Amino acid sequence: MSSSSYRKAPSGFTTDQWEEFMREGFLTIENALTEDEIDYYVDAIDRCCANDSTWEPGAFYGPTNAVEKDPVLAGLIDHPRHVGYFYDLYGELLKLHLSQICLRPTGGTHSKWHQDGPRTLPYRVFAPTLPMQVKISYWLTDLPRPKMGNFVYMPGSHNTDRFDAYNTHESVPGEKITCPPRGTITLMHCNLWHRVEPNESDVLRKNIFLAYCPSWICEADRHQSSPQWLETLNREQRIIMRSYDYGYHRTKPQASEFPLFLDRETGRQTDSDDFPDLPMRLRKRLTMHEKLNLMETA
Ligand SMILES: O=C(O)CCC(=O)C(=O)O
Ligand SMILES: [Fe+2]
Repeated sequence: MSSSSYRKAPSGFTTDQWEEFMREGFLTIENALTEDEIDYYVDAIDRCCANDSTWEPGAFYGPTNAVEKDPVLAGLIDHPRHVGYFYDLYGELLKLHLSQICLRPTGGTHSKWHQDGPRTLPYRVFAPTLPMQVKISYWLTDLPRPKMGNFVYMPGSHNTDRFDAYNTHESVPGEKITCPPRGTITLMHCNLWHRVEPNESDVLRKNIFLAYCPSWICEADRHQSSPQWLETLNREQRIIMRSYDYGYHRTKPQASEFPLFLDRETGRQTDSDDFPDLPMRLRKRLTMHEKLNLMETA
């Protein structure tokens, strides 16, 4: 494949967004979707419900590996609206950790305080600052007040593994009950402590979650994808699904999967001229946060 057919990485975090995300463990981007785009995703959810014999109107509905269920959802795997944030974090080894449709009806179940990721041996033991997975949510329903099945988090709590209200529904001083208007996008650091409000309204909360991680963290909602479905995807989407038949390919993907994207500034496939004779799969690439650290220490 000639380098002109590779895509440049779409834009990702601004410096302010990165600073806010790492301080709060959370980032909110309002008006990320137009009304037409909101309808487009709600229609995709409605199609998935109509095609699924297990869907029950009025019950919680949260099917995972949602990207396989509808081409509009597959389009989210590498959507330029958000994939750049995750490329900034996980660079050339970006993977889709999970995708999920989430419908929270009146009186449905709601989650207790938790962090995403392993509890017995938390990611923080090895990665005390950077997130080993990040979840994006597309909010497709207006949630103007609490008790609408809102997402709740404790700002800054991604920096601790101890949280006294763990596994309870308790309201905690300092918590933030999010009230996003439809069309909002949020990003959550996996170590952030969060819970979900009960839904005592007559509104069905609709949203889509996608989480991303490095390819060497195990995928959460599949091991392999359907080969027929993979053929319907573009190159970058296929790579980001990381559907491997050999486990170690997660750690050392094959040559054909490089570059995932070209550097967004330089348009190059490599960051440096070190080891020019080695194939790209054997050469280190820098993530955005590594580049920022290098700039700070220079
Ligand atoms: O439904 C929500 O708002 C959050 C659910 C949750 O805990 C998660 O997606 O990690
Ligand atoms: Fe969670």
